[in-house]
Amino acid sequence: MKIIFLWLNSLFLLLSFQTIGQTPSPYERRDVLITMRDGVRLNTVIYTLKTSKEPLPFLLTRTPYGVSETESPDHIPYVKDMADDGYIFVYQDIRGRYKSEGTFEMQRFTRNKKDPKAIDESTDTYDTIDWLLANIPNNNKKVGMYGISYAGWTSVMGAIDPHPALMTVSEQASPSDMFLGDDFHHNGAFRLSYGFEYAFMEEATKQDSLFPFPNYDTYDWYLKLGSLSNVNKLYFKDKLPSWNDFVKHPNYDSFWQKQSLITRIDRPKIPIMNVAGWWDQEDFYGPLKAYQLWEKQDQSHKNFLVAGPWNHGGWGRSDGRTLGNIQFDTATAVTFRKEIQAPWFAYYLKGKGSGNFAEAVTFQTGSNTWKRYETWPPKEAAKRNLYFQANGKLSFNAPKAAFGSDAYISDPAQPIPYRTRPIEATYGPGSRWRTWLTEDQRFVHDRPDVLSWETEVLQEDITVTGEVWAKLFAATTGSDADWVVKLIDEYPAHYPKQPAMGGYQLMIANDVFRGRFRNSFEKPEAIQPNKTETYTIDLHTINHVFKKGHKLMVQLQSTWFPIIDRNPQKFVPNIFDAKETDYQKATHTIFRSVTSPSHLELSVVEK
Ligand code: PG9
Repeated sequence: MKIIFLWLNSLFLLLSFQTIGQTPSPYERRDVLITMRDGVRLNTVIYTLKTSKEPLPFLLTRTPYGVSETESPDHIPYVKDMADDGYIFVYQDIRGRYKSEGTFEMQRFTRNKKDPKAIDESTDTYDTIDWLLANIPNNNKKVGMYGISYAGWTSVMGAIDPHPALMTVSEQASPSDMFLGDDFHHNGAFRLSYGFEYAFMEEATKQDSLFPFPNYDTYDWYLKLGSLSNVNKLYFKDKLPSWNDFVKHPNYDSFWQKQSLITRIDRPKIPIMNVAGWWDQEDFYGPLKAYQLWEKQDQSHKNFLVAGPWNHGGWGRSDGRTLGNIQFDTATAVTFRKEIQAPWFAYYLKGKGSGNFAEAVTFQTGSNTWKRYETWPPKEAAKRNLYFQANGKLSFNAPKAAFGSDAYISDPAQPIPYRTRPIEATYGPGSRWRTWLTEDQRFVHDRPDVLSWETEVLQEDITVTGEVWAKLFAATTGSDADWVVKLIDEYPAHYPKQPAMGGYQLMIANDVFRGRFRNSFEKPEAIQPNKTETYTIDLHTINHVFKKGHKLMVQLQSTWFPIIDRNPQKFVPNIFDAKETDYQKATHTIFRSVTSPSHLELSVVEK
């Protein structure tokens, strides 16, 4: 098939920050090519104030999504508060993307530090800062870096080996580990639609391009694609490095480990603000993990966390009053930009304000209030197990029966859609990708291949602040299986505050786990058919009040398509090479007995 490129104006469509009217701007723009140590020139857009009495600091962002169409910063809500205060804004195309020279490498590895000529994203940041300090007049010799997602990750790279003038960074939704929890895999399960579409978007050409799906509903397209080996055979022809890496590295080998922040982050050398969205559909694991990694070595108190009720980058794009159908009562993103982000940079780059930042500021959903914590997760929460029981019940009491289980047949030929169909191309026209994590889970609740358990109606609020884990005792007739676990807030059937939300099933925590990795992500092992195995699944941290009158629900299923590729359910060494005939139906059994009490472990804060 011939690949046709659909050109996007720029992937600011992806992180499209709406702009504010076209009032005359106090900023003026320059476009320059900045030469790196190896001679490669990077395209850079610089906005300086036309008149400024005092020397100003820089705010730098480095992205693969194209900077040429960047508006004046005072026209972009994401940075407007800072623009009004006065900074020098710098936007740069990273190597090999858009108007920058050189070769793009997806999340380029750290250079060989013994080679003085070697480059990586840290050296490109360093060289850019050197140039800015020397060439942009009226600067105060201080630089801050910030950015969302890929630009969050480049901020992390800046912070790892910081230029002496780099005073602080705010990484926002940076991926941390592409095998364990971010864009390309979760717990070893491959994020098919994201991996396929993103590899094409970034690597088919220098500018973002959408894969030309012939179907609006890509569910059908991915199902007909069949075995993953058809991707290179029919479409990519071995030309896209990231796709080839997915195929070559089906396990958590040194490729993923070298790319991961787990091996790259050490002590925080400058103040860092990590920012996460509770319903981030791309990189939720990333900022929480980065915060946790830095925190382990944060003797000098430089590492901070902010989390709010947002999707990927939602704090920059919207006012944050709602997400999909969910309401948060106040403009949470405006609060972040005005009361957290702007004061942060003003303090570290201009010496303004008290610098009294809380260790963790997280928005508590359900109660819809901002909370400040001295640690994250907070220590005051106690672990409580929520057990699966007979007749679809959930309770905080352990099961008493010697036997008890629920079973379902999972069929890779009829995978469960991860969101309501049509499943538009991820970044395609009309896509509802950005809010899928808030969709009402009733659309799958009654399927025979979805199990659900729920509590009685809550007589009082239950506050869960901190980690959520699932512990499953499960068996399968196959030799591999995926486990998708969802913790749900089920709204009351009658909900006068927002009548259309009556009975809504809102996911509060979720993840998928690929069974072959239950003992090690490095060395997958076949599951012995019909043997009960334990699966411990990280559902990450949350801060949510399940309100009186609501119910807690857990749903469990084994397909989530096409965001997760289909597990053949027959162990094969590399699923990217699986044959059509390897995909088989299997019966999965979840146990809920005294000896095999499947449950969720919640961090509950008593009143
Ligand atoms: N989630 C996107 C991404 C970041 C880093 C690597 C690959 C993908 C993004 O929004 O930039």
